Amino acid sequence: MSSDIVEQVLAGERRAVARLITMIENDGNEAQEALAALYPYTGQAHIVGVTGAPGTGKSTLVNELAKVYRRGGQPVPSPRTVGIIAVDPTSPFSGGAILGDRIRMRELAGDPGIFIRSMATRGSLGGLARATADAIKVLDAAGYQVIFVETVGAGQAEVDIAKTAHTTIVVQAPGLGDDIQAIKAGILEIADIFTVNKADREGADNTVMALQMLLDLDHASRPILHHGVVMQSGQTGDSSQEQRWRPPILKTIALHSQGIEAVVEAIEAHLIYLKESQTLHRRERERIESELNDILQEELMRRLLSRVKEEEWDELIERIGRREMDPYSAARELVEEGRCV
Ligand SMILES: Nc1nc2c(ncn2[C@@H]2O[C@H](COP(=O)(O)OP(=O)(O)OP(=O)(O)O)[C@@H](O)[C@H]2O)c(=O)[nH]1
Ligand SMILES: [Mg+2]
Repeated sequence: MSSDIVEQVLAGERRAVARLITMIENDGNEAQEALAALYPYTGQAHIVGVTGAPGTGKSTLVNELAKVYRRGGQPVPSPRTVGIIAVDPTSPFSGGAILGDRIRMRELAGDPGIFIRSMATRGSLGGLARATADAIKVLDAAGYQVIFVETVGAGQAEVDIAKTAHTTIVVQAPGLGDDIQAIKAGILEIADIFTVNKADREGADNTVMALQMLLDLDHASRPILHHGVVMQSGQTGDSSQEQRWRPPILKTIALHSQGIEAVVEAIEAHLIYLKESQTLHRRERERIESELNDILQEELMRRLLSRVKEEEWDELIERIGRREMDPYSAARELVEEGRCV
């Protein structure tokens, strides 16, 4: 059964892709065998994260970007296949946003070169990030060339998902964050491209200026990329040899398909930068390391807990509560009894 689904996914059969993603959502273990078999075929797609506050126009933008990739012609010479995963860490499965996305995305759905899927929290946020990473692998192995992952900006989940993406677009809209203080901390770490969407609304230029200032502050002492030419990193004593990419700030009106090609150009330029600066290799390493870490932590915990009786666990918690034992000693005792291997 598992080998069937693997072959079908590799052949790009949509129903198999959908079925495997459902298996991933329901229970990671069921899909593990298939994921292992698919793994050698992954690593081909360009994964583009799209994040931002609720309602900034992420879904509308992703639809427009997908159309440009499907159409081919400038700035993407030949059409590419597109996978879209919309992740909503804030709502359960029946979430309204997802329903809305289904309707919005219907216009793309007739195209066999596009696969659209929504995912929502069914357990922990960590579980969702993992499930999303696995769903991306399925689309990657199925041959989708560009994979967009839309997440509502909601703290850790968005950061986790940004780690999975090669290129992350942060979508802002006028009026939401027009001064530096209002722009969420941490956004600079994840943004490779900023779009100020809803540029038809008042205040778009203020938002652009605020972002510009934020980037100026961040880049003041660091080498930057000028007109596509990578500047040498010398002055900073930065031994990593990694040249910096300055995120472009692009105005869009996704609702009217305006400014979309410039975003596609930036996505493509960023991929070239990632490859030429060796950043792709480094990010990939970091991603693999963090994924392996997470899996190990979960697996070791699972093994340990499967060997500790519930009463025993409760008793331990009680003893720590009564201050008869401290949590470090308790953890050491559990581990040193060799129960987690
Ligand atoms: N005026 C204007 N409205 C837009 C633009 N882009 C999107 N919208 C509208 O903004 C609303 C939200 O758009 P979505 O694409 O659903 O935004 P989102 O960020 O995906 O929303 P969530 O997934 O719910 O966080 C919709 O009513 C869109 O039609 C734009 O460029 N200008
Ligand atoms: Mg959306």
